[in-house]
Amino acid sequence: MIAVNQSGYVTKGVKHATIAGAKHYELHDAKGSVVLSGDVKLIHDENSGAEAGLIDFSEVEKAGTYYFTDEKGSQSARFVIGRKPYGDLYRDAMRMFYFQRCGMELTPEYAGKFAHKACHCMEARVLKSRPARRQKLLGGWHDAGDYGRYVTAGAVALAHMLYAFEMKPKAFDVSLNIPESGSGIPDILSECAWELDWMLQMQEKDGGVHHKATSMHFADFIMPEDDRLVPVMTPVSSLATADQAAVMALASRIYEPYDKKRAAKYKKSALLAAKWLQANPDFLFKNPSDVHTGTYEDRCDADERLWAAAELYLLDGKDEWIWLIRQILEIRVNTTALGWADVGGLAAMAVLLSPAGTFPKDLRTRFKELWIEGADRLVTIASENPYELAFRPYEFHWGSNMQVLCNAMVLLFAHHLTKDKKYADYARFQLDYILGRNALDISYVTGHGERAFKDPHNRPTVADGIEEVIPGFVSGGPNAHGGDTIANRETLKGKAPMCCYADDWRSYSTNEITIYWNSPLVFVLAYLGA
Ligand code: G3I
Ligand code: 9MR
Ligand code: ZN
Repeated sequence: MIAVNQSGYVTKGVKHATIAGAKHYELHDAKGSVVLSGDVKLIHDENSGAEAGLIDFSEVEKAGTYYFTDEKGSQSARFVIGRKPYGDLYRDAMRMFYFQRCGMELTPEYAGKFAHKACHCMEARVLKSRPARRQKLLGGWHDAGDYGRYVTAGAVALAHMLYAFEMKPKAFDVSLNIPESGSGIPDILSECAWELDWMLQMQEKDGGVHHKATSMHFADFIMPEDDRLVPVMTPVSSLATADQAAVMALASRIYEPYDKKRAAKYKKSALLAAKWLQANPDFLFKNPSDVHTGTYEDRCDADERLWAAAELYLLDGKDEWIWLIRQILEIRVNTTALGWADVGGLAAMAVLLSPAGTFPKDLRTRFKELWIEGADRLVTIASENPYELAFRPYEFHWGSNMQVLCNAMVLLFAHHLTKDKKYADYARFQLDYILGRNALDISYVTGHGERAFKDPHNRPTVADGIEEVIPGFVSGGPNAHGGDTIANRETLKGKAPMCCYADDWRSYSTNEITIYWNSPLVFVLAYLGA
């Protein structure tokens, strides 16, 4: 078997594939002529449990469609070599957020055959409010394959894309064919505003932010507009409030040149959340025991407060935020983590993207040192296995593809800081894995790749009665720790970590989709100029 990036490879870039269970390869052009061949030394690969080897075909630069064969007769997926090999992947990865919109009719003009009526327009019940109250709560993105809306998950997805926008604004001159297209505001900012404006409604007058808005239990597999379960707003949490302070401060900076009114609202929300954080230094969150939906539980809010402190310092310049940053750095928060639970890396991005001289020099140096250390660790791990994946076997857990893409973000940001090409190359290898260069020979992005996954754990996809799946959704990917009946079943037990995956809508712990598994892909493709 020869696994390739099933979208393709950039003409002048590094081009690697992985052969497993065979030794001799032949690279064919579209007409079947052999343009390159060779033998590969195989080594044992812990992640996939196979004997595998690396094929370097970087010398092939002629644009066209290609495929590999090996001596056992297997044929790889076809792929292209070209200047822009990923086609509409970047646009589709961003359009995913439009399909996650809650509270809006998705019309055929923008959603094609995946159009549906507006959903969840009912008032939300504010849990544990005295006196009991309900309130308007409209908009936001459905989190994932469920219809819940979660502040921490939304804030991280927004941050991935807004920091990418701050670094590479020109990369977002892309029309997404959404209702706001042509408004003069970059489409990605119009899309992000759909979530940001919903988050404003999740904030109490004292600045505290409700953790999530979901029904008391998950809806059945019905279309969103048929879900009549009332959303409840669970109590305020420091996790949501800190994330809100950070992402609203970031958004106020990004939107200022485009929409002053909105930027002002976001700034106000950030400063209000900051007040709550200062008044509640030791507050955490407990998911109410009678609310049976996603918890996004997190036993430590130090990293969320670190991110908030970094962004609030950029907003109001108060020294107390520098003091707080120094305090939190003492407890060794992971300052390259970019996932929904650990956001220390977002704090580092805020500091390192700010103009020189904004933060004290020693802090900036410390964040940069830690970042390069983290990136070098990923390069070392990736260089030791034939898939060049920066993963150890134990890292394949729920949402492993998010971690792969966040690792690619770490490597690309290291390239941004140093211009060292090795970081960009190793970041591309992580993207290659997502797009097909893996032991399952599958592309983990719907509609992209000859062998792309097609059966996500996603309520509209299951309920809409349409055979075709919306393109551009990223699967959670292999999970060696189980978590649902399919994943736990014999078929996945005893398999190597990289193979613990089922393209089956019932497997939510290996095959769901979420907004913060798509957002790192947007960051990576924006940076690579896809
Ligand atoms: O980090 C630990 C690791 O140290 C340990 O070795 C490993 C094995 O035990 O577990 C790792 O933590 C896992 C964590 O995901 C990694 O991010 C937890 O076990 C696992 O339970 C957790 O799963 C989360 C899942 O909700 C269940 O809580 C996923 O991250 C998270 O993406 C997912 O989020 C759901 C929402 O709740 C509801 N909406 C859909 C969304 C996606 O499935
Ligand atoms: O559909 C739910 C998915 O979004 C969550 O990530 C997952 C874990 O919280 O739960 C899914 O809902 C399942 C529930 O947990 C167990 N009964 C079956 C539900 C639908 O698969
Ligand atoms: Zn909805």
